[in-house]
Amino acid sequence: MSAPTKRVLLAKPRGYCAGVDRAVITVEKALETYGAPVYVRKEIVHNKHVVETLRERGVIFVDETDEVPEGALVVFSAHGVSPAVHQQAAERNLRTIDATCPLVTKVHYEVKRFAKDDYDILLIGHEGHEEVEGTAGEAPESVQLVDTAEDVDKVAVRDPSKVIWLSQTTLSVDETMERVNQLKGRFPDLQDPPSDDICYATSNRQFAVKAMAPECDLVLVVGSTNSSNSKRLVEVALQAGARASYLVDFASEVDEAWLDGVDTVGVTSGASVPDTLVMDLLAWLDERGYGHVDEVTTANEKIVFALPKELRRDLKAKPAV
Ligand code: 0CJ
Ligand code: F3S
Repeated sequence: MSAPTKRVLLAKPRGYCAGVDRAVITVEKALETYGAPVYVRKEIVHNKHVVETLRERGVIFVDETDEVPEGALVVFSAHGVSPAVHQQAAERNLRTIDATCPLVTKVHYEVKRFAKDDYDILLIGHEGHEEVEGTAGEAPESVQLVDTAEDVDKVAVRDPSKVIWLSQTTLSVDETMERVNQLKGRFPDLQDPPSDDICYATSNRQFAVKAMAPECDLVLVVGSTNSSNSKRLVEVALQAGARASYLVDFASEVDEAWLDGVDTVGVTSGASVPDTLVMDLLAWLDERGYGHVDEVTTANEKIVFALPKELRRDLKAKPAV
């Protein structure tokens, strides 16, 4: 029998990473343990479906802690917060649960350590993204944000022999290395981070897309438009040879015209995307003749993070029913 002409390549790993899983479970357990409403500062993770589902269950998402009633419970999102936000919460007597991903916290520690040692820190990341606001907020006087190639020219340091670069966790691996090489052109003694700041989940998802993209006429990435790591997957797919690539929140957003003349559709999803949304997309594609699915596996992820300590303490104290 000849191979089907229409097929789907499904990237693995895709979807939820350990930090997102932990953050979403944290909010679910907070709802169960303390009851609604539970306040969450910013979107717990950058995914429309996750946010809407939690909102329906009694979560109130706020932009800042001053919108949370005095003494109430607030969860900090996976992307992390600056010490100033912790302080504002303390001033309002808020009870807090910090769902910052441990791999973001690791970068916060690096900023604190190198600021203490009097380094100039060049933080590669996207201007305005919550994660870089939190990370830079650990030592605003020592950190300069480098987003675009133009930003590289604007950097000014006190001592070129004492400069280090760190980064947001959800960047394009290749684009970041480009930025680092530009920075090294200006500062040859620029130090590398003690360990990779772009996290395992971000780099694994990009690697999987790179493996399948050259065979794809179209790559569909499930993810929200404010999700940095999801958007990077579209860029990586195009750079790796996919003829077209689009980001969609839901299967219903796929334009049927994108399938014109397409034999192979690649499918993946960002680290904040529940796999049910990918399954919906596969069902949608199946209805249009793309029922043959081959999974392209480039890594097996086994990382799991413990829940935040504040929550673990209260879960332990709560009698079993
Ligand atoms: O920054 C993080 C801790 C990543 C969280 C997971 O992804 P998402 O989509 O919520 O956030 P990014 O915009 O950072 O990719
Ligand atoms: Fe953490 Fe990376 Fe996920 S930083 S939240 S493991 S995308």
